[in-house]
Amino acid sequence: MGAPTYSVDGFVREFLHELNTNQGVTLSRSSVNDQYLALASTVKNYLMARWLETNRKTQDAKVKTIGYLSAEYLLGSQLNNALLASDLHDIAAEGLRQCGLSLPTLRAQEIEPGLGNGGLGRLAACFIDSLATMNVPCIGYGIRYEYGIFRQTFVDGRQVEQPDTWLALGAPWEFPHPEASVVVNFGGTTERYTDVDGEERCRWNPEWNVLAVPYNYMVPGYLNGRVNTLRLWSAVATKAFDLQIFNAGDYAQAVRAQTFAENISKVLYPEDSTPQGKELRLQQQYFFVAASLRDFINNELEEGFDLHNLSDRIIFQLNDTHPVIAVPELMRILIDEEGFEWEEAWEATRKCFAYTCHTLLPEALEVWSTELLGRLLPRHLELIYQINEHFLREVHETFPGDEIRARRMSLIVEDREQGVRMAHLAAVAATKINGVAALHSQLLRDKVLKDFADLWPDRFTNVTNGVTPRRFVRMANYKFADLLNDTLGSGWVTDLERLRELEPYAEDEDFKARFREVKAWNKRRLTGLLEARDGIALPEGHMLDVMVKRLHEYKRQSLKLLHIVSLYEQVLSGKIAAADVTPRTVLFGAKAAPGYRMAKDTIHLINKVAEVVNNDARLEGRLKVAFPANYNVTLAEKLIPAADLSEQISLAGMEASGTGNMKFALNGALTIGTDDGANVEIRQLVGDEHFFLFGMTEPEVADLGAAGYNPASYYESNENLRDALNLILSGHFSGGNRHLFDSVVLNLINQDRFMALADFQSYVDAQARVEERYADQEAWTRSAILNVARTGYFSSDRSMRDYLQRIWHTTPMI
Ligand code: GPU
Repeated sequence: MGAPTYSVDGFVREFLHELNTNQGVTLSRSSVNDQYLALASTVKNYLMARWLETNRKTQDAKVKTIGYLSAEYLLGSQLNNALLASDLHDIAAEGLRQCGLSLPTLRAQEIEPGLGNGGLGRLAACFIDSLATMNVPCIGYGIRYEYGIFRQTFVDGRQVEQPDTWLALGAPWEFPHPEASVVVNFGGTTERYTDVDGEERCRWNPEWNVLAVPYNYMVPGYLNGRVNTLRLWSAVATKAFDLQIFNAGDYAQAVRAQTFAENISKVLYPEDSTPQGKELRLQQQYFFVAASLRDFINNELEEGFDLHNLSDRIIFQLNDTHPVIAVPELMRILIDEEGFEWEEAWEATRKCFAYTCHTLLPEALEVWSTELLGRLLPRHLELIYQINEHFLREVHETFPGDEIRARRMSLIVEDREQGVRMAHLAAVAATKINGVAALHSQLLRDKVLKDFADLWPDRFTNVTNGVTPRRFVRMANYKFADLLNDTLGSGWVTDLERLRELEPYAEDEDFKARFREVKAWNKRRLTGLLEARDGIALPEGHMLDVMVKRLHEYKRQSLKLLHIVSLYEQVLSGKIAAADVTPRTVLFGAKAAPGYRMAKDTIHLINKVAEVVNNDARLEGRLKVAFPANYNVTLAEKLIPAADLSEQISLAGMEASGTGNMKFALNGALTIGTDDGANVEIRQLVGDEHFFLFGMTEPEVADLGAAGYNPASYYESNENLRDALNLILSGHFSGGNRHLFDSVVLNLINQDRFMALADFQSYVDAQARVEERYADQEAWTRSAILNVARTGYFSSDRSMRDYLQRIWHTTPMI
């Protein structure tokens, strides 16, 4: 069959053909899953010629490719994106209708690939979307986890994790290539020897290995004919592995060995920003990185390519420190396998890597024990020690006699046990180091990596994060997209700064009415979804106040909760009349790392508060709390367009950037937020009048910390705050059990590392300003429109342009 034609008839023919030949069923006997899988195949067929053509052209052009190395890709649903990118949506909807089927029903059959935890993984997905759309050659490299981020359920208000079996009903978007598998080695010893030319060399004699099998995914650009590749690796046992044991006659042991190998890509570690130092995680990191380097060198370069010039053809972007082991791996390839001298190997290697840091939290910076590293990757540990020697020599030359500085900067930390600081390794190797928002990059230079910025100021730069307007506006909020198209034309989808042209419409009564109608429609859509999905009833006419992100103390879900409890307590105690409460539904979405006790206790508390508040008639239905389980990309796409208020309330200096904040603003929610991460830039762009700022600034936080922070003093001096905390301590939300939430409440009163109590009053005051604005719907709508008009900067297309100019030094293909 040739390329399928762009007509309803052509589509129907193709679809029925896929149903018959791929699923082996006729339409009348097909299940919804059959139909979904056939639809996916059909869409792939439409994209296929462009994918093959993209690969051919890119290889022929011999241009520089971006190798995005990321342990996480939080892709979200594939079907809708592929329909959009291929301009097939309307044809498919009509074709399916003619077959007696409905596109929304088939769409609901898809389980999103949740191969990431949160912001970092979602950012990677936005970036590869933008690169494809901008016609930039990019291969995304990562891991095909058999189980992605766990499915969250609530049992009696407590989080219970279920395995994410996203592959169970078929994986129509992937193309496995077992014939292109790569061997990845582990363990063993290193050995010095003299080669035929009399050179002293080193070799690694590994003890075991696994096969990395590539699974390719299409990454289609938006209506531009480009389809890039996402290559995710899956681990299987090598023949040698089990044969050896099998020959020894132990069949059971051989099968166990296979399981051991396949464990490597079995499951995504669910800790967000708090690495656990587990051996399997280091195996995962080396596994995908070693396979990716091998793959690029062997398959993307022509025979005989001179690896001295490798950086002409690839720049590997390190998505946080997770893939940093790629640095010694490339050194090993160049020195041990290609016979490079140290200096030439280092020069070639360094030019091939750039490093993005995504955090400021010290506990989020990965440190691998040298015991573990040396056991798993003995040659790499030697190379790291050598890199460190060369590096510390440079430090001593630049800062003679500054022994303390050299200790601070060393790649090796001598703690209870010796470890390798992966962020330092990344900083030493990378041509460029970037933070993910202006404030974050400044704090990286001034604090976290200050010594490195002193040594190499030019290596540091900023690229503020962004989000893809295709998924998060065009797809998620298509009613709004229609309004934008009617008003501005459709160019904004790939040129988001054009949203500026909306500014005059903030004064246009007709436009404002249509804008409000879109918001109302999105709320109705969400109401229907939550009813069906969770049995949650969203009341009509409420302000929808949304806080969705991973559950983490620094993000301060507990501060939002204190605001709710305080409002409720004030009604109970008669300090305010229920009639004076602005009708509001607070919606939470958050997963907690399974081992993070405080986060899980906070989820439990939110659910218990919701139960009581939602059923207390004294509130006259004016305050509701909703917490749908299992917040993911699919839910975000329904939730964000419906929101009125976006909660971005981390302690200043803690959230590197945030990207949810951008999605909400672009969908016409107003932000209540601290001066943190990208909030700073959002506020500067939209203007103070259209942003509800509260809380301490980062320097104020630092000063308070230095002066000695005493949360109990806020508890004692702020009556509303005390009454709210006391209401929890009284057992009001726990059936009289006074101690159920001690962990959360006593921690706030006594420790409160993230200073929620210090910012409480300021937060409450800002919420009063929110209510005032909301009471004036004309003014609110005006602010919301201006938020959209002024946040086009936060397109991930702009982020990619910044990377291209400041870091990658390459341009799109023409
Ligand atoms: N982030 Br480190 C994660 O999602 N996971 C991590 O392990 C680390 C950082 C987030 C930051 O918390 C968030 O502020 C940022 O917007 C996002 O990465 C993308 O840069």
